[in-house]
Amino acid sequence: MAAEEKSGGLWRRLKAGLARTREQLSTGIGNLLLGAKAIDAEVLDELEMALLSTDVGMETVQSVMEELTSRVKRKELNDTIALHQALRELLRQRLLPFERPFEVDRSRKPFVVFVVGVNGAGKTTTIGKLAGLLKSQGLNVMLAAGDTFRAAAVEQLQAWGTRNEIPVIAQAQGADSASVIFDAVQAATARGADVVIADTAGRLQAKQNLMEELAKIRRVVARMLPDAPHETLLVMDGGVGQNALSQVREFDNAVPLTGLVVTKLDGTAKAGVLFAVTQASGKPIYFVGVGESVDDLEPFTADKFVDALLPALTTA
Ligand SMILES: Nc1nc2c(ncn2[C@@H]2O[C@H](COP(=O)(O)OP(=O)(O)O)[C@@H](O)[C@H]2O)c(=O)[nH]1
Ligand SMILES: [Mg+2]
Repeated sequence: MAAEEKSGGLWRRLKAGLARTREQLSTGIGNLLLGAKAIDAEVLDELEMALLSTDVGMETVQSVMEELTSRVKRKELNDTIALHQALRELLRQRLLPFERPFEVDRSRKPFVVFVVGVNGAGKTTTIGKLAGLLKSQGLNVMLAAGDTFRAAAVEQLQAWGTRNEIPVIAQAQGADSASVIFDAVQAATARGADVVIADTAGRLQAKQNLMEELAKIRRVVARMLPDAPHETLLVMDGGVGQNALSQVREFDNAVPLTGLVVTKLDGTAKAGVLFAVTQASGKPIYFVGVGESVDDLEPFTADKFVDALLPALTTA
């Protein structure tokens, strides 16, 4: 019952969060939503433009449009209601391979999660939310303040630690990030904690330094726990457009990424970027962020995402 209420609440948050993208789409595909009408070239053009305007990306849009057009030619789709339904299903299929639940392997103790991404992407906030979620599942969580580049970053993580009532391992600003995270893993081992989530810096003097630092953190932690990190999450701002593609590529080169978290979907009309980024990287999406509070982290599922983006038409 409580779990059901919780998931109902999450669904409402996702739906509200995706409002801007949904509006953007429905403005572009007005003809699809008006009811059963014949499908003509104009309808198909409008649809293509609407998808592109939400950053779905050329590759996905082309393959979806080709499929729809050939079904229209074969008379399998006869009106805009059927077209709408087919579009929903095609979009769902495109995302389905990239949904994967985030699961902590309790036999790996501590289970180590690295969180990486550019400055401002939402790393620290996502860590706060994720820590709250894992704690609610009965896990013993510790945080590592690995973004030692700015004092404010350490304080921000500590605030999340206080809010969630979980320990944060930190050193002074300017400390070596790898040593902070190493300390945290050691402390977690000593205390028998289940999970360590490590924050990292998003900006150093040069991109090269950042990537080298991440690789170093990985090496240092692996000295103690050879199979760590067990997950490396790239947090990215859903509003950055096609820039997201180069972010995945660069971070994946530095520390092989195991999954993505796309944040700030509540603030953008371009949540279609999830299609582009999964298509280009092959990485699963564990969560989407739809706000700044602890409950605004939604496990990603293709079904719910497409439902929120392009709700089924109700036959009234
Ligand atoms: N609206 C919204 N804001 C977010 C979300 N995630 C993070 N933020 C905000 O984005 C800003 C940067 O987040 P932060 O976690 O500090 O990014 P970091 O530099 O990657 O650690 C903060 O003001 C957060 O409150 C989200 O899902 N939705
Ligand atoms: Mg931060």
